[in-house]
Amino acid sequence: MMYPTIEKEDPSLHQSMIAEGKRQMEGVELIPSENYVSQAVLEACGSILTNKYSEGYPGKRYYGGQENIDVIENLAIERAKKLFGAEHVNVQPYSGSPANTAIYFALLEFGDTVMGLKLDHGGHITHGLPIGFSGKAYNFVQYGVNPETGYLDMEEVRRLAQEHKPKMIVAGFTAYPRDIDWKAFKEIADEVGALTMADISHTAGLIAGGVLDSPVPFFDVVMSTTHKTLRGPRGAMIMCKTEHAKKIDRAVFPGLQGGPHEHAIAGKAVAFKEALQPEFKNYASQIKKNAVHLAEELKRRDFKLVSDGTDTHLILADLSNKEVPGKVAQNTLDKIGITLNMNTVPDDPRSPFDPSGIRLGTPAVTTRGMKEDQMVQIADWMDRALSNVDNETELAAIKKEVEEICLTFPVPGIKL
Ligand code: DSN
Repeated sequence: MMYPTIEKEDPSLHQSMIAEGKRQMEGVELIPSENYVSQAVLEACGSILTNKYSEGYPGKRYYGGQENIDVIENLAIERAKKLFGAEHVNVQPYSGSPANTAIYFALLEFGDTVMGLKLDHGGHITHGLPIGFSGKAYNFVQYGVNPETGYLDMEEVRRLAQEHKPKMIVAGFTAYPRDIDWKAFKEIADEVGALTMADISHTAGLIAGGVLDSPVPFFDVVMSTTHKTLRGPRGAMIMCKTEHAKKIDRAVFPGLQGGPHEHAIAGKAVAFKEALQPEFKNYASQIKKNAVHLAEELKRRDFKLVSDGTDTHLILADLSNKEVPGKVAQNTLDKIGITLNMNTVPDDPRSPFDPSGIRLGTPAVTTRGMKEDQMVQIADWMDRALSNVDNETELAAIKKEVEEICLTFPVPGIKL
């Protein structure tokens, strides 16, 4: 049994932890921002490193006893630099939202004009959502995708940039299935003298694995969370050109954060080492192959996909033609053990609490070793379930099939 000490000391917590392990084992995880970390990452995150305070940076801390922590944080930094070819890396951000906030705090003044993608077109809440911190503290001008094609409209980006002369342009998204033309963003930014900021949280693993192009060589600053396709612990990092390094480091600490979470930083070091291995390239490439195959299989079953497919790990489906709203789809698929999330589609007429679409992706299933054949099976289960949303008998029968197949694909770190 897992976690024997928790079982003894805190049985009610233990019960829920084991139930969650069982859910993760028996179901198909399609949330595109989730993944299963390795046993080694789990060990680092659950280690005694959680005991230590280490405000500051390696070689310049405000507490004693840093001789081991400095080595660990430097390992994470050096491995991240090697993985992405970055000039400077800060591995302390607690997660993506604080990391993006630190970047704005470092390089902008409150009220400055910034450009980011609209939330319902695939942007993130920290890319200028009017009710969020970024939208309130800065003057965000929001660009969109072409409603006909679902692809980014780079001519609109250029037109808005020339009209509003932003100090920074943010690219990199949370619900955009297509490859991003980083060079086109850089060209537009140069035309108007803007800084370039990329949020590669979703695609960092695909970039590290050589499947997608990287913005790191020519963008001013690049942020990534570490727990999505990169398959590390929950957390984030900021990569930047040397000229911005001091400002970025000061904005993270002491500007925004206190003591870094060194157990998470150790987990990041382990994950970066794993991503530097040749096998990681195969993993990244299989994530994309699986997503492309799943997209094709869904289309064969009359699912309408935003942009008609994917170049990445992520698929966005508009279910309007199936007359099953996103929330009903999410809840129905939960019943058969397939987890994904309801999502707005570009210019969605419905509310974000009950949107038209669903968002799904292949990083987690690929970690379990699933390949193209299983993508056919998943598309079939989804189609059957969404054609039988009120048929509890059929849903229970599908759930049984899902469980049987899932149990033949191990999840790292889970032994029940
Ligand atoms: N919550 C993340 C996602 O699911 O994409 C973004 O922060």
